[in-house]
Amino acid sequence: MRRIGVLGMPMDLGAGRRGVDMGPSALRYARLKDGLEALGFAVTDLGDVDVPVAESLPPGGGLRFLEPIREACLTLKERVAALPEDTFPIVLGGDHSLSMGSVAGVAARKEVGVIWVDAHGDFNTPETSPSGNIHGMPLAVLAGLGHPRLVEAFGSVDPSRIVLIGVRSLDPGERRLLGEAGVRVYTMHEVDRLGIARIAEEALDHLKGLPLHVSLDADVLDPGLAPGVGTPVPGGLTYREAHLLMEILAQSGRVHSLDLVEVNPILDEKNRTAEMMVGLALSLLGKRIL
Ligand code: Z70
Ligand code: MN
Ligand code: MN
Ligand code: MN
Repeated sequence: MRRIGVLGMPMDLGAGRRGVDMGPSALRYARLKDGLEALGFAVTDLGDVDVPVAESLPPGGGLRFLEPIREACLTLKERVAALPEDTFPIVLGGDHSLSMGSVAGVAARKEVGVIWVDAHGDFNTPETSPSGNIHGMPLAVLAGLGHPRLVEAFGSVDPSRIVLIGVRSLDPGERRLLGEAGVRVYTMHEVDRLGIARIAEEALDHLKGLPLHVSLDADVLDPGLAPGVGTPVPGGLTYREAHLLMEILAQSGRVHSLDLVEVNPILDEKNRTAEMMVGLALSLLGKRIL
């Protein structure tokens, strides 16, 4: 697979803090396309999916921005599902609720395993969410749990085919749901105990035989490396752990799609967080030292 299609999703409707809608620009500014071309890929930037700005929307009752998020994610799902089989989609976010669309889009093409790399579980439902922010819910929706309007549109992955890596902040309800659903979770405790290389190998083995989607939330990184995120949580992945994880996944040859999400340029320092994320994308797509 030597073709890549880049799609921007400038959405912050699912997040509690504003600014991740500028993430796609920041990632492009960090020269994602040039880096991928230097690896030998034919890269097509397909532009941005239309997402309404928060100020243009009525406040509305119920779950915050449920319908506009659903609508934008349905568009993303269709655009991803329509890509040719030989094209590797990279979706630029945007808050993590967009992954409902990207994962459902790739899952419509073929059955996939999902590696969700995040400080958070993103496994809340409207009942368990302390914030009401939909970016805390997308992984649960993909696994079939949550608001029916979202689950019927995006539920697409058996929870046994999901691996979470880098977790260090879970709400009580989502913690219970993750256990009940049978999602494989590697918290930072396991990262420290086992090492990221062993975790990467176990994840590949757990998802044996499946093409893989990687959903990379910038907040999995230590905030010292990646200050441009809405919810920094101390004790994240180091530069070396994050790159090694990407390199081992790359060597498997099984990764077929990627999300780069939750980059908040307003909170960032000189675009460092976007630059980190682009570097990780290049490692995931096969960039090597030697
Ligand atoms: C919390 C919630 C969250 C970021 C996901 C946090 C969710 N668990 N924050 N990604 N950046 O509100 O559900
Ligand atoms: Mn997330
Ligand atoms: Mn998030
Ligand atoms: Mn997160």
